Amino acid sequence: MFLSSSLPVLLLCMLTASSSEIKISEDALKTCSAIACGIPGRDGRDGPKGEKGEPGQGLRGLQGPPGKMGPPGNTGPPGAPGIKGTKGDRGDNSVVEAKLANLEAEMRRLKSELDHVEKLQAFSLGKTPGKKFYVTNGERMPFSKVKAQCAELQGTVATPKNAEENKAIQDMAGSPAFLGITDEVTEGRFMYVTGGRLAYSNWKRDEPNDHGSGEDCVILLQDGLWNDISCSSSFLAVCEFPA
Ligand SMILES: [Ca+2]
Ligand SMILES: [Ca+2]
Repeated sequence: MFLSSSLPVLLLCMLTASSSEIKISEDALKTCSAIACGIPGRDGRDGPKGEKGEPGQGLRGLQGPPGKMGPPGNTGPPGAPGIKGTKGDRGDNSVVEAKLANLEAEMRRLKSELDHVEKLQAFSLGKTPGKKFYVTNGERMPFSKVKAQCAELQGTVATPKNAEENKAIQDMAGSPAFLGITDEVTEGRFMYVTGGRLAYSNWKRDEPNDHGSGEDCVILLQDGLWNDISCSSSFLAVCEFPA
């Protein structure tokens, strides 16, 4: 507004200056008022401070960056169990089958070896097929220990049930050996330790006599006759095995 209204005056001042720069500028200063020539006056004094205005209603600022992550919350209760999955594919059995085949082959080999060992043992013991056989470790021990040793070998204490078996034990033992017969349950009534009353006996004359503090066990003497004797005495251990 100020610029547009004073423009003609400014142009007049500039045209007038074309004759002589110094003279014109002096004339111009005389002919033109200070306001018309656009020369600014001195700044006025600051006015009194105005009253505080009402809060503005400017635009809302941009959203700031997200804050720092807070501490983790407490563990929640366990969720409900999921649904049962579908049945998986059948696994590869080839490894298991190969191991099984190896085991079967090994079992056949061991069985064959065992048969061979049994034949050798039977031969060395003079075992007759279909007949019981007797084995001794050559040691003397109390009757209770003989029973335990034979049981450990899954056998029983040698027990002749006829003259033939009595002879077989006699020949094999070669010295007095315990028999699997006692009268520990009822004095004077000798029974097999495996159960049952005697079906055969071969007592020496005047035996059994339950001599001294008591004789409840039986030994087979070298002549094949029997004598009742103390179970705590030590005699040869002979075990019996089925046919
Ligand atoms: Ca007795
Ligand atoms: Ca006796």
